[in-house]
Amino acid sequence: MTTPYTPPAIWQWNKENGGQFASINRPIAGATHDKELPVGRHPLQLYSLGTPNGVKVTIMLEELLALGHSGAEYDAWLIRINEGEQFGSGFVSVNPNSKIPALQDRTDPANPVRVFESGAILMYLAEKFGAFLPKDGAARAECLSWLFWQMGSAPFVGGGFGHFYAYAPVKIEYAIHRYAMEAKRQLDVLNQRLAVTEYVAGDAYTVADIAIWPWYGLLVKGQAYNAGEFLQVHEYTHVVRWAEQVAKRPAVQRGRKVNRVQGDLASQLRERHEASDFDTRTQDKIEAAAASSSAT
Ligand SMILES: N[C@@H](CCC(=O)N[C@@H](CS)C(=O)NCC(=O)O)C(=O)O
Repeated sequence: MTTPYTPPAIWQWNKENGGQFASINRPIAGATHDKELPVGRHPLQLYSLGTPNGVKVTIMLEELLALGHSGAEYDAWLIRINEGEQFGSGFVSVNPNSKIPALQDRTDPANPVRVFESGAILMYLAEKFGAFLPKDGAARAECLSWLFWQMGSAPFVGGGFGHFYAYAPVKIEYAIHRYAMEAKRQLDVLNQRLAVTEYVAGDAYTVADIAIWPWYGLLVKGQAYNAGEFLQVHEYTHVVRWAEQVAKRPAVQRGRKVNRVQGDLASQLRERHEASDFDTRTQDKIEAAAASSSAT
């Protein structure tokens, strides 16, 4: 247990909370500065970052393109949340909640459609293109149930377990126990499901897999919070099987690279405007080109 804290009668915003997110945590909504968002040439404009919530959308868009939906071509712009770019006026007008991902559909430029919340974006795109979401009946209900399960559950993994295990400036036994228990329970929910179905919503790969994989697929492969051993993730064998299967999809491999700002430079396509950017604009190539032009 940590030093006991007695909350005052009224909470005050009078000091930073500490930890790596201290500078972006604030108790008020709205823009902190004026900044218009850039707009590229495709109807779909994505403002995002390669976090699990951001990657859901880039995987979906790459999957739609792989299916032949050329209308899913998109510009992906980088929003650096650690630098407060989610609080710029342009971003706030697309997402009043100041969180990535945010999408603008400018198919009709006079009446752009804004969509925020990754689950809503997946549903919007699935309905727009008629893909990765069963059309009706029990199959649609099952798929949406798992999609919304992800939206409700992942904050316990990210904001709960991940935050207190990996990011909080103090290790609080109570908080780590509470959220480790919940993260493991959720992994067991998925494990029991994937013991009897190939994909999360049934026989077909859907938006449920696209939403769930960036969180639980990476967790079970030990790629989140360095917590593989702590949570004994190898025990969730059906989740591991599914995670590996989904990871092999070329669209998943491409989607993971978009708006990514960490890891191997060849895995970072910080902005994506064309399909060919995967071959020519990854960060290793951009930096090599810059180095060779400054040497000449
Ligand atoms: N429920 C939202 C969560 C989005 C979210 O938490 N985004 C994080 C990055 S993964 C963010 O933008 N954080 C910035 C901040 O909290 O200021 C969704 O799924 O779209």
